[in-house]
Amino acid sequence: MFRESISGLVAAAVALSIGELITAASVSGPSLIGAVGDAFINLWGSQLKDLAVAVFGTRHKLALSIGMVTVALGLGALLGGLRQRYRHLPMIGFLSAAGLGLWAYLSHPLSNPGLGLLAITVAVGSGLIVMSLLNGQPRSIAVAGQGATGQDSAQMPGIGLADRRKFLQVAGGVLTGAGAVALLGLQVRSREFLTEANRIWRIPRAQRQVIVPSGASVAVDGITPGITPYITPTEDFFRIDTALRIPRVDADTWRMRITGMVDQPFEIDFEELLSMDATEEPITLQCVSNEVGGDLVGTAIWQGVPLTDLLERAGVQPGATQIIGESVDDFTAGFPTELLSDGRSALVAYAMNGELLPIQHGFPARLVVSGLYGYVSATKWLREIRLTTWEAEDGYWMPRGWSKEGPVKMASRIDLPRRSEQLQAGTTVVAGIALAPSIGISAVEVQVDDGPWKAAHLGEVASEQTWVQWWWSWEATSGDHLLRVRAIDANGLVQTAESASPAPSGATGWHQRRVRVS
Ligand SMILES: Nc1nc2c(c(=O)[nH]1)N[C@H]1C(S)=C(S)[C@@H](COP(=O)(O)O)O[C@H]1N2
Ligand SMILES: [Mo]
Repeated sequence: MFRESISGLVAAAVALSIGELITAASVSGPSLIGAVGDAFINLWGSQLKDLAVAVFGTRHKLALSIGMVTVALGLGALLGGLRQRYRHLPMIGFLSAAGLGLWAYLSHPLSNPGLGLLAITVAVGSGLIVMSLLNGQPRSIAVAGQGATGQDSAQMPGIGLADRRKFLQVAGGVLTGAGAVALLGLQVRSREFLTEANRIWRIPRAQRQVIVPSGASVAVDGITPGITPYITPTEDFFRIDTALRIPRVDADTWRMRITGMVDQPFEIDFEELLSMDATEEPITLQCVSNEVGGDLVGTAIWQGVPLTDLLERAGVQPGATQIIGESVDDFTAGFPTELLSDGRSALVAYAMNGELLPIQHGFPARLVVSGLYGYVSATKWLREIRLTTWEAEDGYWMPRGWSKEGPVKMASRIDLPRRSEQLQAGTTVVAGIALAPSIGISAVEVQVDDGPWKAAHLGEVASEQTWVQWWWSWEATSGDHLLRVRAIDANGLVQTAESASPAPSGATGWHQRRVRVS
């Protein structure tokens, strides 16, 4: 029983690692485990309590991958362990897993069917052979199709692993080999293809360039108090999407279509997109799943082609009330067409902070629309822009319980003092960010305990489409205190105190921080 369980586990490890290695041959395609994970996310992701937000952050993905591998290995052990009682169970189990893997792989929008079939066949075949060899029954596979007649084979010596120690050595060796193959697969998969793209494609000079005013990053008494920078460095920019593995799009063959309710549908490639008149816009992008005080928000200088330029060329028909962005991995996000006439920025962006988009942020092109949460607007790995009616189509997150419209709600956040920072009585800098994208912030106020609201200093902004930095100088007295912040937008509206969770349309409420001053 013990021996059979170990054999099952090792066999599952062999099958998984080989499947991962073979599928890694396709640069843009998913791995087998990745495809199963993506299928899982698309089917049930939104129903899991912990994931029931429009986020699949990096941590969730790691957890899901580890979970899937653990379950697969556990199932292998279980199937192996039951082998003596149900002779054909391991075979049936492995073939079912193969069926599931193949289905998930083939239903993935970026799959390479031939490669998937090959990977599954070799993976499951190797797994079954390994299990059979470890169990000392080289013939059990050969006769598996002929029913449970092979009672005698249970006594066969196989490859002579009768003694337990020898068995464990061999099983451990095979397991280590599988681990090495898995690592090799990861290595092959992570091969850099963007360096290539960066060498070939030059970012054109934008007609309009962003000037970040020197007063955008607040400095108190000559020291920048280490708070969130006004422009978020690209490597610190949050990443949220449903893709377990980042889609890798080949810019050489990439095409984007403008379709639906337009007079002249057309398609452009990357070269043509880069040749169009470009603009640069500083825009703060926020995820609807950002909690009050959360960090799923960032500001970048985006460069690309104004969406209106592309739409003008296509000729939008009068009845078209919704713009849907669709990605190469079938994600969709839609927003009202009329928003484009209120002066906000909406770009098909190909660069971020002066460099081509990193693959995790949507290479080669993505949408960025000021004032809208990412889940209704910011489609990465863009493949199609479709004009339709508001009623005709819902984006990816609507059937999963999120609201159809996603304007960003006014928000403010305390970054300083940091959580659980040791404070001394005396002058203390309280600082953070506030945003009301497309509208602008006119004031930020800070409250200590239940005292009066005090006006904070505001940094400058490069545009009303970004957050603003604020700071306030506090004469801290020793004891426990509660700091609160609230913002007021350019229309005089005060940020609501009413607390709401992110689902279904974004969190509200004042951010507060408890501090202890000694
Ligand atoms: N293709 C694709 N684009 C997507 C998503 C996605 O799941 N798939 N998620 C959206 C969401 S919910 C957000 S908040 C933003 C995040 O963009 P970022 O990862 O560049 O920060 O991307 C949007 N674009
Ligand atoms: Mo999001």
